[in-house]
Amino acid sequence: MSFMKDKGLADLSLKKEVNSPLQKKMFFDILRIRRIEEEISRQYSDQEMRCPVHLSIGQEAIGVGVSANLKPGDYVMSGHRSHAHYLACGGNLDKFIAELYGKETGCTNGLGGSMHLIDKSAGFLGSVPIIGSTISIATGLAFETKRRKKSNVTVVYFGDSATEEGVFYESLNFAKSLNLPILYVCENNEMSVETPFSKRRHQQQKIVDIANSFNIESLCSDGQICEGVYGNAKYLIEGIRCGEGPKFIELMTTKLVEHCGPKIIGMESEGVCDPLTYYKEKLLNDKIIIQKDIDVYEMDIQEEIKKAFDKAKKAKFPSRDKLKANIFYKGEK
Ligand SMILES: Cc1ncc(C[n+]2csc(CCOP(=O)(O)OP(=O)(O)O)c2C)c(N)n1
Repeated sequence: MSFMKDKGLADLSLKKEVNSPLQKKMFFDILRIRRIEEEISRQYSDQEMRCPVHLSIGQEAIGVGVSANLKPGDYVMSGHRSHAHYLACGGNLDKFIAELYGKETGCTNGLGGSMHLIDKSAGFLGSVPIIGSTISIATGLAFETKRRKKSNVTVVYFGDSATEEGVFYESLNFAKSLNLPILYVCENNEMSVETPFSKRRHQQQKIVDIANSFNIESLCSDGQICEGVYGNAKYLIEGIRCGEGPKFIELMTTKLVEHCGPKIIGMESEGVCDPLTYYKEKLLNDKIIIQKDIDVYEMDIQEEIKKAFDKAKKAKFPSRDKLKANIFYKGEK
């Protein structure tokens, strides 16, 4: 089931080419991210991962569909719920798991944990849990790429609550005024911790209309259907690459996990669309994949995940000197 029919959302995917190698890649990317996060969920209670985790389960189609449009040299930034974004844009699995374990081999050298992932080699310039903070940092990145006349596109992901921060409005204004090459991606799961969207905004207000009011081309679309996300993001990102300036997309989604922590809630209510189940059934029906492909891939992923966890557990914690290296306060003399 799709949000699209119910809410009249944009679907440009039908107008854009989606071929079977790309479909397979996107499906396997969603499956891989799901299995990685399920393993985090399983091992979390051992209390060796000491950072809070905000799992992306249920929202994976967004990072995967958007990332399928990115090129080397593009930049990605995110917030507290960033695992899927990091992995989808090519973040290194070993470094990611090691980061959750606080080890020096982690992508942020074990100093950041789940909510501070950085991997320059993947163009993932960072996640920060202060709501809305990376919207302005990513806007600054886009400003810098434009100033240096580079062709990179910057993508920044944030949740619906971030659109309630002043920095969101300032950033959109700045990006539009200077025609910056940035895609703002709002993952609207209609919750801010325990407060539903309906209690935070007037019923008539839509996030996509805020971006439209800055004269930024904006779409609202279903975030659970990967090909739809891909097609809509493709349309917007191509426009950005052609010099059309900032674009905005609001993706309606559902997280199938508690706000923070390892608990997977699953599809409790009727009508909830799991992007993994939906895509698997679609590709099996359309004969793009067969069950045997999935079984083989599942085995490969399990092996890859096991190796990453084993390596992370055996790795060293950062030394005391490294822990102190980047702090400004040096203590009383
Ligand atoms: C500036 C700021 N205010 C409050 C918080 C506490 N906080 C952490 S997550 C969160 C809600 C996040 O909701 P949303 O951005 O919609 O993302 P979701 O968790 O639903 O993916 C809040 C308010 C924070 N991290 N930063």
